[in-house]
Amino acid sequence: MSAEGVLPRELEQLDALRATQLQRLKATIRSAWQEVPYYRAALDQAGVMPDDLQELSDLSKFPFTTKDTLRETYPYGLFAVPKEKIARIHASSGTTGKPTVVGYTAADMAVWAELMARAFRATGARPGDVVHNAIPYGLFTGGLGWHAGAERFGAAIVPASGGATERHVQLIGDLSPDILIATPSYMLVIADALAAHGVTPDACSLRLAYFGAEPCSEAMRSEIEAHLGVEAYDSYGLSEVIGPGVAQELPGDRGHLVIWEDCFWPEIIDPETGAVLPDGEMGELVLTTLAKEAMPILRYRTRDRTRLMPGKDSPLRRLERIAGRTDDMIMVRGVNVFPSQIEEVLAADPVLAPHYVVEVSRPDRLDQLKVRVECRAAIDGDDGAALARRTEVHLRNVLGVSAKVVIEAPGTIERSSGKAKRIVDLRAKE
Ligand code: DLL
Repeated sequence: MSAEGVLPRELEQLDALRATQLQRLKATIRSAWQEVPYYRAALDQAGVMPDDLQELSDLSKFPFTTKDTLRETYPYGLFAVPKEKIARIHASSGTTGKPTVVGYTAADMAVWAELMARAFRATGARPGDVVHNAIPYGLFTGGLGWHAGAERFGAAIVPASGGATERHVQLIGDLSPDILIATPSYMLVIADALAAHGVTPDACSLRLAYFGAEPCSEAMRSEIEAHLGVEAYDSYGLSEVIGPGVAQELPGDRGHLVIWEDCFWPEIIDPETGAVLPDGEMGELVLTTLAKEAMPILRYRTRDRTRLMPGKDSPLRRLERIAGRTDDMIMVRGVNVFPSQIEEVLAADPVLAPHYVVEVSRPDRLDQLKVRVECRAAIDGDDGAALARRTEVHLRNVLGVSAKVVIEAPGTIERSSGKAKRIVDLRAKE
């Protein structure tokens, strides 16, 4: 299956798609300018008016929106409709500073559900499938976003939410779901728990899985697929532009996610200069909503690193699997280190488990990188030391800086039922 047959017919041709995008982009900019004082001021300051957008490429003249913009306008400052038209409000957890708030009209919620339904349609889900949704519900957009999509698609949704792993094991055993939705790290936790209860991949009812909300390497996906006996697909999205439902990996095209371009206009920029980069180049993804009433967002800097690829079997361009976030980059003794590089090294060693934490500290004014990683089976002292040394050599070769490796016993690294916390930067506190 592909994106073909998933998109509204009139959008299956490139010309029609571009025409729709231009028309929607003009309407979005006009609405932002007319209804949102923040945007009116930002456009004024950048010296642009809505009419300055005549072509899609004219968007590069318009200012960016960032997470800070959402904080500065907290809570309702970016809403473009009166409060009576708001049907749903979500918020970030606000672990660092003020939370950020996003809103939806009833029409926005219908669009969102439809985008989520496309994920099911395009990946071989069948109406009547039982969907076990282990993405956290609540203020986070993940749980309810997938929930609405499954309903719209015509599946039977089990709103299990995150956490309480034993309950997932019981529900999966008793209700025989066909589909599992979770963050990739939590999928592995569920897989381990099922295995501990003697449920083999063959005996497990699951056929399909959707993961997202955090990066997932190919090695981690293979692990998910092997341990659960599923085909697992990557889904990308972020609350500021809608929630999950921005881009979806489809069968036969691993590592690439089709962007639902009729609703979002993607750009890739150089994160340092803000300049728009040509398709194919690695940079920061910037998204503009094309069909959002309550909270149109212009040129939102996602901080996610990826590249744009041409469409395959459809005019919709694709994102390469997210390579990490620009703000996840750790500067260690002047060298840029990305968590995805560390994960690659760890994943290449079959003795190591995909559970790890990277700690950065500065004990004697010198940055130190410590990687705590679990081994799959208990290991004795000498073997553990040899494994640590071997991993340190690999890391040094790939990263260009040395890192201390600590091999932990199976099950000792803290598990998360949502997004796993991989980086602990202790430097600010020292
Ligand atoms: O994580 C929405 C979501 C929920 C997507 C469930 C998919 C599944 P936020 O909490 O706003 O929204 O976090 C958005 O998470 O900018 C990325 O850094 C990261 N992210 C989301 N999906 C992926 C993915 C949800 N498939 C932020 N791969 C984004 C890598 C992802 N990173």
